[in-house]
Amino acid sequence: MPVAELLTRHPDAWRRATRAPFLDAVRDGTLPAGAFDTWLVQDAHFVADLLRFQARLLARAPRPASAVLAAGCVALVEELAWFSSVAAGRGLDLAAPRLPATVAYAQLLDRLDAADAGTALTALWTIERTYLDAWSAALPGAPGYREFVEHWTVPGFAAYVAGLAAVAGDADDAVFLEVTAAEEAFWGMALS
Ligand code: MP5
Repeated sequence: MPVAELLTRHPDAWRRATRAPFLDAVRDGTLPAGAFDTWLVQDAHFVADLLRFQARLLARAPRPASAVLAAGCVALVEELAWFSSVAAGRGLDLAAPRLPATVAYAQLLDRLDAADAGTALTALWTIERTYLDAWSAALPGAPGYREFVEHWTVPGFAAYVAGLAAVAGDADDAVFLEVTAAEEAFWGMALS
């Protein structure tokens, strides 16, 4: 079964992962800049953790998945450089400690090293598809956040997510629910 069917099989988990109050506040401009900055620093940590996970997955994934995983690793390296320039512009300390939701998500990524490559690919597709749909729902974004919403909804990102769907393993319910729960907690982190 194609992984996209997981979205309709688990509508509540999907809605909670992609329709967070944080995103509503980015769209209507009510999100305090401090909360956004807190979230940005944590997302930079997450992207660094994701790069390590994805590099390990690239090393063991079947050959048809190599190109999309390698391109994704390069994109993550570029994303980290982008985070550095954003942090410099906003005066953020990217070395601030990880918050509990970030630590828990990193632990999930580490556990996925023990899963077969197909399941880990399904998890990676879920991570990216959640992010794409969540930010797409925040379009166009309030003026202060528009550049960020646009950054995370570029057409190339949707193409990447489609590429991951093409190489993902089975539509694994358990890993889908674990990832969507981690995403939900991550959105909630900066508002709690
Ligand atoms: C992504 C992210 C997508 N940056 N943060 C969270 C919490 N989930 C998913 O990562 P990217 O940068 O699109 O690979």
